[in-house]
Amino acid sequence: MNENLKQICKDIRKSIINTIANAGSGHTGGSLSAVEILVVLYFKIMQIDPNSPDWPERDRFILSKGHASPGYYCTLAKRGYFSEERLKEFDAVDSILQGHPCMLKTPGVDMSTGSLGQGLSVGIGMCLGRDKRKMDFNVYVLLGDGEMQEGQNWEAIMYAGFHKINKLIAIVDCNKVQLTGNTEAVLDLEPLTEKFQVFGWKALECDGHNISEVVKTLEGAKESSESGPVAIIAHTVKGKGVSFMEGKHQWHGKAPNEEERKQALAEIDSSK
Ligand SMILES: Cc1ncc(C[n+]2csc(CCOP(=O)(O)OP(=O)(O)O)c2C)c(N)n1
Repeated sequence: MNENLKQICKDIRKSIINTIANAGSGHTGGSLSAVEILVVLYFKIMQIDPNSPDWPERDRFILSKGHASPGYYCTLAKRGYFSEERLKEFDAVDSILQGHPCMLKTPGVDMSTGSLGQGLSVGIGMCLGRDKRKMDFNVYVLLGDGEMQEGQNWEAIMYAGFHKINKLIAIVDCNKVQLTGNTEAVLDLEPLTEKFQVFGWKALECDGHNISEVVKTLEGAKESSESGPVAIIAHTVKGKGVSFMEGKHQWHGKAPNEEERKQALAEIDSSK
């Protein structure tokens, strides 16, 4: 099973490179860092039905770091929400695949995002609405570590911890690099795990590129979230899989040219 997920991750990384290169725009670094998290959620953990994207009982997912839409769209396409051919429309005027996720246009997108800092609050709202309706699904929110500097997150973390919002799982794609540089230099977040804990959350850490660790941590989080909110700090590498992009803030929102595209695809292909 994990070998299969590994191959899916490789395919999605190549798809991200091609999608962004084709459009000439898109957020490369933060899409590549989130691949294993997205794949484990969509291919293993979440209760979903790509043939019925609006199924009321489905688990919900919010890409709070909405700029990583190429990673999200390539995962949704691979999972069967729409054809992979449509990835060629990424970021085009009136396309179903806008630069930032739009719930009104894209099958499988549960919440429109892009303005950082808002996804966790929306996730809490989904949980409150779910409980009022006596429904029973999980809500997953994927955030960036740079995004954790947004104040609204901390209101949401305080609220969810105090009110013991259950079946809410926040995953921080902790790639340590944001738009203009290293997160620790721009505005340090550490100790992030302990911060979640003192706000009343259970907080776990994992290697966000090790598929079996991501699976195990998400399964554990799902169980623990029956009694309150859970955060996962997933340690990742921005630009993961492409040597000249890894750890470089310059690749936060840059599209590869033809030569860079070819080199990136070759590296991903030959990776173990
Ligand atoms: C409210 C808001 N301010 C600024 C931006 C512009 N912006 C887009 S991505 C980004 C950096 C985010 O860093 P991080 O969360 O670490 O993203 P990742 O490294 O995972 O791509 C910024 C400042 C935005 N989208 N929303």
